[in-house]
Amino acid sequence: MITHNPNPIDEIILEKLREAAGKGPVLIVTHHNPDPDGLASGYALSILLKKAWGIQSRLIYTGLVGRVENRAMLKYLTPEWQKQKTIRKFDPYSAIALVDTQTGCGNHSSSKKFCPSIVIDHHQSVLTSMGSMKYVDIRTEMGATSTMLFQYLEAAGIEINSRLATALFYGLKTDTRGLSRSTTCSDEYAYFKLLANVDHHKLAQVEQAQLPLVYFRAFDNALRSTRVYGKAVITVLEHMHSPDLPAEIADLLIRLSGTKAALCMGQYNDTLNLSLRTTPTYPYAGSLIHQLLDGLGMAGGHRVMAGGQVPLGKSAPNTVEAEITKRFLQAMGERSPGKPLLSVKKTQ
Ligand SMILES: [Mn+2]
Repeated sequence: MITHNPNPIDEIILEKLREAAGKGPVLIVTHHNPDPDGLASGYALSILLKKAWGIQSRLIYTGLVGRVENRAMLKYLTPEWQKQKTIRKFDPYSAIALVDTQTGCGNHSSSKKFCPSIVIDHHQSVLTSMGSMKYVDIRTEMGATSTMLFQYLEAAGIEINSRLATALFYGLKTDTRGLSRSTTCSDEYAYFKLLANVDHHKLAQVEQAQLPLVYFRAFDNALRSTRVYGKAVITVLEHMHSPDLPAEIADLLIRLSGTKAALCMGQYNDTLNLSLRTTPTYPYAGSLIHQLLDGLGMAGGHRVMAGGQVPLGKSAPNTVEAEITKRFLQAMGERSPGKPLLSVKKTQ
């Protein structure tokens, strides 16, 4: 059991957050196509606001929760999140809070009226102006935003019930791959504290959620679309059934023996979604993804995992994909023509 808990949140910091939140209600938003860490930390922030200061909030996400485990999480652990196609009305809120994302990442609402005053995140900072920000807590060393929210709840003396503990635990577990990547002792402390209160039946409903047939077909197609260039592996998909697919594929392919970086990209609506996974020693995924998408789209990430989105608009997907592939192979120093991961090409 980890006993060392360097929690930097104190009464002064909590007071600053309360002031930034105002009278309420607070609009809480996470990234487009939210993941477990975003869903859990947003829900935890709403509990903090309500229980510490009686401030109401609304949790709204845009995009799609595609991964079945994440859909199960929404259903069983964080049903407070409401889906909206776009967020248009901002007037009713005393503040907008972003969790697990920042303005400028391009992966949430882009309306001009969208002026967040609170940001709690662990991704590399992309903030160019802190102008309208009343409260910013960005700590890139943290394994998950869920850990940061755990610290707020702990500092405010708020009891974490079983459902909230399960949500935060799952957010922390998925973002750190069970404490195996980008982890601090704060993440370890939160992990074990939360584990003691996890509802294992609910957690199993999420982690072992049933997968539709389309998932297996998409996986089959993805493996057949994968090429191996020495230590670099790349998968280029056409239209995908879910925007989360590249993350799942890249998670698997980085485990291919000898691989240092796995990049997967695919089209969802008018966007090219990308996921990059690297080994802990080389290269740094967060920097590499910025290099790959420079001038093309928006990106964010950490040491071993990163993601990005390119709006396709008028540009032909093939051209964009070819450019990103070229940059990726250059960055990895791979000049070979590559070979298919699987020897047999799919025949329709
Ligand atoms: Mn996260």
